[in-house]
Amino acid sequence: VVHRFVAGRTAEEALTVVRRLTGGGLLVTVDHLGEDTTDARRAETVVENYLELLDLISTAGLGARAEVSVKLSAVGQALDEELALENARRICAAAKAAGTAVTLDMEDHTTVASTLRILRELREDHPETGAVVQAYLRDAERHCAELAHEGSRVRLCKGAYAAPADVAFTSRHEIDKSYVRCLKVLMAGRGYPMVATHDPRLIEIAGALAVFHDRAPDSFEYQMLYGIRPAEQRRLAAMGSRVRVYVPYGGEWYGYAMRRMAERPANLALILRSVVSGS
Ligand code: FMN
Repeated sequence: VVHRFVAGRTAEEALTVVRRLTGGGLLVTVDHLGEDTTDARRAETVVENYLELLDLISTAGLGARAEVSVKLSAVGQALDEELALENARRICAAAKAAGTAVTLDMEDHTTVASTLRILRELREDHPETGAVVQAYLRDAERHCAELAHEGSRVRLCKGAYAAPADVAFTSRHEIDKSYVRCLKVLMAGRGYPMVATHDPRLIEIAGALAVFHDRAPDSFEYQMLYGIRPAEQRRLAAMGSRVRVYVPYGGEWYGYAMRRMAERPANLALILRSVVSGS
């Protein structure tokens, strides 16, 4: 049942899912699961996994529909920021060669400043590199304003990591309000907003803001996680919106599964069952 949320262990298995989703009119961003590496060799293995994946995407001619999401913590950020930058650069170059791009996932709040520094460096050579803003951070609106420029791809999500009240909003209501303020900045701006949420009200508001700002359907996109609200993904795509599915794969699904469980008890039941049954 983990396979409801994770697209297999290998790049080949992930590609099968990518083909199915893109064949159905969806876009994808593929994430190799793994985080918090403090070991340069493990970081190297993660880079090699991405290069292999991008090679498959390129060979399949899917670069226009499949991008990749990268966690800097998995390519050495906690060990050495310079190493993480060099590793991310290699992935960005391979993505470009495959006709696609990278989005840098945003992780724990203590890594945000470092991730934004690395993003700036990467964008000098690869301006298509996507950023992520977590609406739960009190700085989120300011980050959106800084990132809402021409050519800038910005994913807006609520934020999935525990964070203290001095840096993050903690109530659901405050987070939702911040999300809407961020949406307004991004939709009014010149960049390319990527609206990552399953929340029906926020999806509705994003659509209304896009209309208000005269945005063409291809000037922003919705993003949802693989296996979560798949009917809604198809509904939005059928209405002419761009919809991208975040597709994780790989052996290290534990941290990812834990965050999904924290969000929705229904996911917890599913994942626990699969762990117990080993399926
Ligand atoms: N949370 C993060 O903290 N960092 C991310 O980079 C991140 N990327 C996401 C990408 C997609 C496509 C989606 C749908 C969610 C992402 N999340 C990320 C998780 C969200 O912050 C949030 O925990 C999750 O979407 C549940 O909230 P919802 O009610 O908005 O769907």
